[in-house]
Amino acid sequence: MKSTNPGRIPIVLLLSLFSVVAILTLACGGDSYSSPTEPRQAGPVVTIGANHSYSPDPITISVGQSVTWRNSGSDAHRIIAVDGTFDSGTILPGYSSVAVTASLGTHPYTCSIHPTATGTMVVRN
Ligand SMILES: [Cu+2]
Repeated sequence: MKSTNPGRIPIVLLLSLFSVVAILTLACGGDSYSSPTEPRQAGPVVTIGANHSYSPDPITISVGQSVTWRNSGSDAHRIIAVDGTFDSGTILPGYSSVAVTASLGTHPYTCSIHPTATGTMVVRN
């Protein structure tokens, strides 16, 4: 019995690897289904300062790039495009959130919590 057990281990490993590959394939398939702009590329980081300013501003990205909003202040923020093309969700102090839009053009944005804090995102090809 002891001599047959070592022979079974590689089969189990192969099955495990197959499962991992299958899961990754399904995950990648789901990701490409969610957006026609895949692969998504990590784009620039915009820091939201304590005075509710954005740095840098304006920001220019390419289609398919994401923007990471980093909250370095002490208030929560939620970055929303005026035209509704992106929404960061609530970003608590010390946290970051990624927003993505595939919509070309100039998108003024604001903070839904601090509406006077406005900025501009430009998306180009
Ligand atoms: Cu805010």
